[in-house]
Formats: sequence, structure tokens, C-alpha cells
Amino acid sequence: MNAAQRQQSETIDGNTTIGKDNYILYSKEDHAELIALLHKFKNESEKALLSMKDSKEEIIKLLADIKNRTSNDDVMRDCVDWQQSGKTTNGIYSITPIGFKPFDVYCDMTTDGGGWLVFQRRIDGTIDFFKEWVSYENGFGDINSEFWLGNKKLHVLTQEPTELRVDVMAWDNEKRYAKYSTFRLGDASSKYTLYVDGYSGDAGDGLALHHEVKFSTRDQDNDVQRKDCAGSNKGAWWYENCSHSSLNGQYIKGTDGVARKNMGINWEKFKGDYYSMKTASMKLRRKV
Ligand SMILES: [Ca+2]
Repeated sequence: MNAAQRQQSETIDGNTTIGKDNYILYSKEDHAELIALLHKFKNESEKALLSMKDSKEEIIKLLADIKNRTSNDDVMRDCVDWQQSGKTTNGIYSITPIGFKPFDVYCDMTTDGGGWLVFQRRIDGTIDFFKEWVSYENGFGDINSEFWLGNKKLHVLTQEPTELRVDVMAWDNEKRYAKYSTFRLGDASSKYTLYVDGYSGDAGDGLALHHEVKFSTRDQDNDVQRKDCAGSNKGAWWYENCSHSSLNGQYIKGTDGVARKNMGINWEKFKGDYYSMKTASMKLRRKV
């Protein structure tokens, strides 16, 4: 209160004599508390403003990411995106499905219309496929030769309508294929359950038995059989009781491709369950 206000207050107040001590509205302790409260308020406001600034930066980053993903200019989700961008040669391409950092995949741009993302390949037995759950979950091998892309990625890549193609070749170089118009893998909590439907091709439907079946590995027996199919057949597959196909089995290089029952790279409808293929590959393609 300045002198003029004080004067006015005295005038209004009329009879009351107001000494200068009356202007101390708070005790010393109250005053200290008030100052402390003001400081606290100031600090809290600053903190709130700062966190809003962080959120704002976060939101700007997210918006930029969304813009990137929807513009389709430089973020490729899969081999179909690369094909649509004009690529026509087979080889390694970097893709960025939602939730992943960019990683390399092999795109088959020539087989059956192209745009296929190869997620499994067997060609010479250089890579050991008798591996444990975590290896199949995260993927292993060499993308230029033999490999399994990984169940985590397969789950994400098959959340939009997707088709599957299986190619096998016998030791006399005879090739057959099986194609499915529906292909999806459940998430980790479903044990990467396989969903397949809509068979066509000339290799025979080797996956019908494995529809709605969980994945099993040597250290995770999720099959319906009392014994451990993955362990006894030395593979990793959507084993039921146990299998009509198994492309992650042992690479058995018999002179005529004869393997122990269900131990090799099998596709029973083509060559029976004692025969291990010379080559095999599995590919997926988002439907457009
Ligand atoms: Ca079992």
C-alpha cells in the first residue's frame, strides 16, 4: 500500500486511527511461510512448464514419425513396399515394420509375381537348425544362405492379411510348391500359434494338420503328443502329433535323400516322411 492508498484507507475508515504497525498483515513466521509457498509455486510451475516442453518435443517427434510412415517415401514396411517402389531384383532390402528398428530381409522379386519376403531357407546344411526357443523367437543364421527370420518378426509381419508360399526341391531337382491365401502367426503368449488356410499348389497341403497349432522347440514342448516331437525329430515346428511337414529338421544328405522318419526336411505329401529335401524356403507376402 502506498502513501496515497494509505491516505484513502484512513479517510474511508473514518474514526479508526491506523498506525503504521497495522500494515503488517502477517507475522514474521507467516511471512516466511508465504515466501516459501511462493517459491514452491514458482518451482512447481517451472517444472510443469519444462515437462510440457518435453511432451511437446515428444509429440513433434511422434508426428514426424507418423508422417514418415504414412508418406511411404523412405520407410518400407516389407518387400511389397519395395516392389511397389519399383524394385525388381532379388536381394537384401532394409525394412521397418511398426515397432522395429530397420532390419535386413531377403526379397524374392521374381517368383510368382514377386514381393515375397523370404523368412526361412535351407540350401546346404551349413547352419544348425536344431536350436532353442529364444533362437527361433529372435531369428538366426545368414540371410545370404540359411536362416530363420524369427517368430517375433513373423508375428508382426503377418498382422495384416498375408499369404504364404513354401518351395521345396528334391534331390533330383524336382521342384514343388504349396501356397496359402491365409498365413498368420500369433504372439509370444500364444506360443506363436500358426494359422493357415486356402491351400493351392502341387506339393500337397502339408500344413493343414498344423493349423492352429503352437510352435515347439527342443526346450519347449507345446505339442499335443505325450512325447516331445521337437526333441525326438530334432527340429522346431508347429508340431501337433507330430507332423505332416517339418522344414526346420536335420539337413540329411543321403545319396537318394532318404532320412530317418520325420527327422529331415520333410514334406510328406510330396516325398513321404522318410525323405529329406535338398532345398526348402518359406516366404510371406502382404496382400494388396
Ligand atoms: Ca509333447
